[in-house]
Amino acid sequence: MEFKNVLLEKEERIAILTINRPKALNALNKDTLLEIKAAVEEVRDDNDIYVLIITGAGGKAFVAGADITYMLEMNAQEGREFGLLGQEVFRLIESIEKPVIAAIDGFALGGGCELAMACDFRICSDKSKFGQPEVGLAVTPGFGGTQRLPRIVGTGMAKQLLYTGDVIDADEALRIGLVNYVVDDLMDYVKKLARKIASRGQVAVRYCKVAVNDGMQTDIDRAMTIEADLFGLCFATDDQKEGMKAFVEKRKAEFIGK
Ligand code: DAK
Repeated sequence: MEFKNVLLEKEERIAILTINRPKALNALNKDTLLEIKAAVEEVRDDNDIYVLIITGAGGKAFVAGADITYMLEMNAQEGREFGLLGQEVFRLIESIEKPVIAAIDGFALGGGCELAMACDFRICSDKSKFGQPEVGLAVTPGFGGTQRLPRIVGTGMAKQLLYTGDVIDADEALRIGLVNYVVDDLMDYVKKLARKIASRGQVAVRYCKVAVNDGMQTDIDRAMTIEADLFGLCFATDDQKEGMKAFVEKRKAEFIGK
């Protein structure tokens, strides 16, 4: 697929997906969502890529939301289809068995905050702002915001943000656990982080994602079984043997990603 609204770059084991509609603060319309989907599928299927970073172009916004101009004339059926498409794309990001980091520099509002929350975790610059302002447009969040926000920050804080539509700054996002770190050199920091993750045993990294995601959806006993099964499966990999052998031989492990 030829991309018009996103950029997909690959640097060694890292892919960087940039939402690239800076004139509309990277707002998400149908075409942009379809391109994000195609790009994420490409990353999922590329065995040379270990980590995906998602960011926004222009230095002002990560993504300022679903495209309000695009949604203005929608009827109920079209609104439902648009919501389902966004949910499908964000669920794909959440469930691919590769780490996905949101690098946020500016506004992450509405669908933008929801996109960031579908990533495994969020790192932002100090000028970033977050919120689910949809009730101000008389709609609910439609791309998973009512579900992921309480899972990340707790129900009380999520409900306050959802009911008020308040926009919070980076320090407040850090305080409530919506972002992991607020940093100065955003892309430099996130790329270093991605390279560190890419240097680890990749099957183990992917199983960590599966264990957290699946385990958080079930009871603790079932979750422990999920962990035990994935832990056991690591022993079927070359990297487990190399990792433990390298430790015993007091040298750096050389992983091959399987
Ligand atoms: N959509 C379309 N265009 C947008 C946009 C958006 N979300 N946000 C900004 N833009 C455009 C502006 O219209 C402006 O375009 P021009 O006038 O230059 O053509 C350009 O980006 C620059 O924006 P501003 O001039 O407004 O820049 P400021 O610095 O003054 O303000 C701002 C920045 C981020 C505070 C402001 O642009 C703003 O408030 N934007 C809207 C933020 C927002 O409300 N986001 C949530 C969108 S609603 C559902 C499916 C999906 C959803 C809900 C339900 N179902 C199917 C159930 C999702 C909803 C949303 O995400």
